[in-house]
Amino acid sequence: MKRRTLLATVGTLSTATLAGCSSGLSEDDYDIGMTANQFRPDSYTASVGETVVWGNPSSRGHSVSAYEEPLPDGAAYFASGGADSEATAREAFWDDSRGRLASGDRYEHTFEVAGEYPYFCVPHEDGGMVATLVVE
Ligand SMILES: [Cu+2]
Repeated sequence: MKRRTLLATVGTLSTATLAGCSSGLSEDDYDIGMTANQFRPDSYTASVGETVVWGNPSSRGHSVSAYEEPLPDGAAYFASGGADSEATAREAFWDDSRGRLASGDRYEHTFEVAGEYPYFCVPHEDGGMVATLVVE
């Protein structure tokens, strides 16, 4: 909890100062990272049955939220915070920050169905924070 408070306090400093040094996450801790306004990489390929891990080493809060259209046939909806639909994911984030990944947080999801999964970050979607995950 102390750490959380500290991060919230330093959150107003520039992202350049904080990038990669204050979140406690290193690149080995996740498959897909988040900068101030992008997923990196914004295109990622996984295998069926693979658990993909997102990590937020940036100083901003983000979300990982799937687009419902299109979602491969038979694929389960996924979103940080556990929402079961895109509408719920959007609503929950703005209502009570559910699904928000703070600096240093991770989210993982196991993909059982092959196909293409476009997803976005609720607060930064308008700024182009969208990406695609391909499962094959
Ligand atoms: Cu974001």
